[in-house]
Amino acid sequence: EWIRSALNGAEARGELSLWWQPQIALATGAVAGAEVLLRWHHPEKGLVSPAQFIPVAEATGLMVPIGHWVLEQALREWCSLAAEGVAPPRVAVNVSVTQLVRDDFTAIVKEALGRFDVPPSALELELTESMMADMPVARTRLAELEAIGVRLAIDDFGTGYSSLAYLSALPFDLLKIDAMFVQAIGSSSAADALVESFVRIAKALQMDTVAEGVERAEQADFLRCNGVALAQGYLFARPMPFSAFRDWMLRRT
Ligand code: G
Ligand code: G
Ligand code: MN
Ligand code: NA
Repeated sequence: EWIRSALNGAEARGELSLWWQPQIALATGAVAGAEVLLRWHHPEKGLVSPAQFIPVAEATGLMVPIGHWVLEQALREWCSLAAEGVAPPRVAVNVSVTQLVRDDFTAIVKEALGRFDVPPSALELELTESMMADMPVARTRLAELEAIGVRLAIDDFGTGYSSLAYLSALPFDLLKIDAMFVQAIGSSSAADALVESFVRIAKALQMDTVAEGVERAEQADFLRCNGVALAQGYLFARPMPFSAFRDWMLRRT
């Protein structure tokens, strides 16, 4: 299909960019971090969703160079915010399974942090729960990444069918409660109980929690009252182009 050929060289043609979405500390309202989300502006088709093109990138070997570009661009942009005194404490980068399985992934991360002079604790790598399953190399890679000091987040928690026994042995710092559970808050006592149980799991495993897809004040109130530390969603800010995010940060300080 057209995506395969058009994606090849998209980065070199300047069609890729990162949009930034803040993560807010529910107790204080402070910006605790930001997730970068990849965007592809195709000259004719317009904005193409990563949900559409990332599977194609993974299947065609393009995900590794694109993922490398995302990591570098995120660090470059974070540095430029830091120079103006408006960098969020952390930048969270989504990592694909095809990047994580590569032997050189940890070395690539370490090299990029060194080159941009970013403290490892300012970088968070988001890995989905589903990519941890049936993958012995995940354990090795996560141990290496923990050793260089980056933060590790488990994305889309609750949707990936991984066993808790397995996940509890991995060095995650942050559990991201998937938006589908946040959207269900208030709809039934079972939905509320699920979110409460995620918070208890995270506490037991000494992980922080961030809720994704927070759109309404009642959801934020429920999450705050139930001990969720961080929230991300349209209620606070939509993902925005870098320059808009820079302005948003400048307005807040
Ligand atoms: O921002 P949006 O809701 O359109 O993202 C859709 C999906 O694409 C999400 O699952 C998100 O994690 C994923 N995604 C966004 N940016 C990246 C990226 O840079 N790398 C990878 N691997 N996935 C990304
Ligand atoms: O899979 P991952 O969690 O990385 O993807 C996050 C996705 O959620 C992105 O595509 C982002 O655009 C989207 N998103 C962020 N905030 C909200 C929100 O409040 N509501 C909805 N519906 N989507 C959101
Ligand atoms: Mn994510
Ligand atoms: Na998610």
